[in-house]
Formats: sequence, C-alpha cells, structure tokens
Amino acid sequence: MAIPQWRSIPTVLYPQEILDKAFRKASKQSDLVEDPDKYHRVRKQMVRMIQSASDTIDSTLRNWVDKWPSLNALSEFDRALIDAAVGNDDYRKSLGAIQWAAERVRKISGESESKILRLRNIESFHEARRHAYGRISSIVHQISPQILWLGEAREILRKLPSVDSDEPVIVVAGSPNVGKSALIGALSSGEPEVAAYPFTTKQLHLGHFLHRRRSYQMVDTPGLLDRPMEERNLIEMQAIAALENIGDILVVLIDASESGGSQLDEQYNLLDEIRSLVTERPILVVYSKSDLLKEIPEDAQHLISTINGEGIEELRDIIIQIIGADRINNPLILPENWHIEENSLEPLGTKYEIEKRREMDN
Ligand SMILES: Nc1nc2c(ncn2[C@@H]2O[C@H](COP(=O)(O)OP(=O)(O)OP(=O)(O)O)[C@@H](O)[C@H]2O)c(=O)[nH]1
Ligand SMILES: [Mg+2]
Repeated sequence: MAIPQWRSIPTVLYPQEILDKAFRKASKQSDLVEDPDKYHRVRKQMVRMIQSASDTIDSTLRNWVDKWPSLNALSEFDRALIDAAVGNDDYRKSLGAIQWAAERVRKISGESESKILRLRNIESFHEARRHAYGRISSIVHQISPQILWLGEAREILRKLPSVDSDEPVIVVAGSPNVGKSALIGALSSGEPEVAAYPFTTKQLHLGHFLHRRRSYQMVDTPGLLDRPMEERNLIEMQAIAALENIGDILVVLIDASESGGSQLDEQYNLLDEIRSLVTERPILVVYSKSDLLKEIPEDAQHLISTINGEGIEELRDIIIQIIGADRINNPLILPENWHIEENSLEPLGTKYEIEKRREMDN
C-alpha cells in the first residue's frame, strides 16, 4: 500500500494567481512571435497566447490532481484519517472539479484556435483572444471553492503522520489529559506537546523507538470523550480512525487520579467502547500518573508514571513482547508480573498468530 507523502504535495495557488501566472507567461510567448506581416503576426500571436495560457493552467491543475494520492490506492487507515481530517467526499469532489476544469480549459483553447483560423481581420483576432481569456478565467473562477479547499486541505494533510505499516505500530489512546503524550515522550523520540488541559493533542503524532533494528512507531492520539460517536468532533475522529484501523497493539491509558478531568467511570465507559471497536488487536490497559494515586485500583495490572519513571521501561518490554515482532517463535512468553488483558488475545491472538492462521486458511 502506498504511503502518502503529504509533504511533497505542491503548493496550491489562489485562482487569481493561476490566471496571472498563465497570462503573464502567454504575453511573453507572444513577444517571441516573428513575422514581418502584421496580419499573420497578430494571428499567430493570439493563437500562441491562448495556447500558452491554457497549457499553463492545464498543466498546473493536472499536476495537482496527479500529486494528490487517489483515495482508492490508499490503505483503509489513510482513507479513514483523510476522512476525519478533511472529508473524503470533499477530497474526491474537489479533485474531480479540478480535473474537469483542466479539460475544459484545454477544450476552449482548441476551439478558439480553430475559430481564429477562420477569421479574416486583425481586430477579430484580438477579440477572439479576449473572448478565450474570458472563458478560461470564468472556468478557473468557477472552481475557486475547490481550489481554496485544496489549499486548506494541503495544510492539514501535511501535518498527518506517514505510518509505515511494515513496521510495528503502537497506538496510545484514552480520555483527554490522561498523559498519553507524556508517555509517548517518555518512550520514544516523539516530542509531543504535553499540557495540563484537555485536547492538547489535536491530531495524530508519531514517535519512534528502535529495538533490535526494528523501528517501533508510537501513535499519539487526541483524547476521546465518553460520548456517542455522532457527537464526536473531527479531532476525536482522528483518534477513532487510528484505533479502528492501525496498530499491532492498542495501549489505553486510565488516569485513576482523575486529575485530568475525566471521572473513572467515564474512562471505563470509554474503555468498553474501545473494546467493542477494536476486537482484532490486543488492548493493554495501563494506569497512568501512579505518583498521584493514593490507592491502587484493584484491577490495575500496569502502573506507570512519567514523573518518576515507574513502569515505563517495563511497559516498553511488554509492548515489544506482545507485538512479538522480534520473538515470533514464541510470542506469548511474557515477563513475570505482566498480565495481558484476557479478552484481548481472544479470539484472534497476536498479530503473528493471526497471520499464521491466515496462511493456513489460504
Ligand atoms: N503527576 C503526573 N502528571 C502527569 C503524568 N503524565 C502526564 N502528567 C500531566 O498530565 C497533564 C496531561 O498530560 P498530556 O501528556 O498532555 O496528556 P494527554 O493525554 O496527551 O492529553 P490530550 O492530548 O489533551 O488528550 C500534563 O499536565 C502532564 O504534565 C504523570 O505520570 N504524573
Ligand atoms: Mg496529548
């Protein structure tokens, strides 16, 4: 599956900038026309101007359409992510409109050229050129909303992470303000923003750590509120896209100190919902901010603190073991004291087991 390289998507010009660029270039082209006979010279100049302007616009617009990945060629995760970030319908429609405009402009150029060849006086050549420019401008202005959309979408998409599905992926999720970003910062190269208010993280971020030459990707997600899916905002939907579509393991953080602002029962509701959404991958429930806990919740198997470092390296070890990426011979051996969510490995098992089973099914 192609990984979209959002950063290499070309700048999107404003509609008027495209026209200015095209017409400026066209005037220069017309200056290059040489013919001692004015009648023939003007005719050639007008044809040259229309061709040049339409070539510039056509190639600019088509270059955009070509450089933006086709949604059908992307993974489900990338599609879900784009949907949450900018909307897949708008994505398709905007690129479609731009493609349409490129074709229209090319057609106008062809029509105007044949028309000029039938005309018989200098003033009518000029008039035909002005008419063609008018039609071309109106096409470009007609797709103004789509061009502006593309420019804004580019800014958003450029900040999306490119997740490499060939390397292990760890998704960290939970309620707002529970310490997800702080954990990513403690375990990986990622330097996400950590702050004492909810929705600090507004889109997915990636951190990496190396272990036995494999690059583990940690995905930091925006916080999720305990509320119905249809009430969730687009920031939360990016987290949903990540946890529904990617990850060899999902780490759900519970802040039992409730210092982040979410009550424990709300966090458990969210956990239940996440369990119903993520049925094919292991879920590891980890209690954060252990330094603040006066009493340890009885079902807390894994405790961490990014303040005093408790449980952090142990958590890395268990994540690596569950993913089993480097121990495919026996992925289920875990260090003592570590306990995998019972329902998390059932019925499908680890990624290795799932793959193995798939191979046997085929
Ligand atoms: N005492 C204590 N505070 C922590 C710990 N981890 C994070 N915090 C604090 O909790 C607050 C939220 O941390 P973040 O890492 O930004 O939380 P988040 O879950 O990424 O928050 P959102 O991105 O807003 O969903 C910050 O003020 C952190 O300093 C911890 O282990 N102990
Ligand atoms: Mg965060």
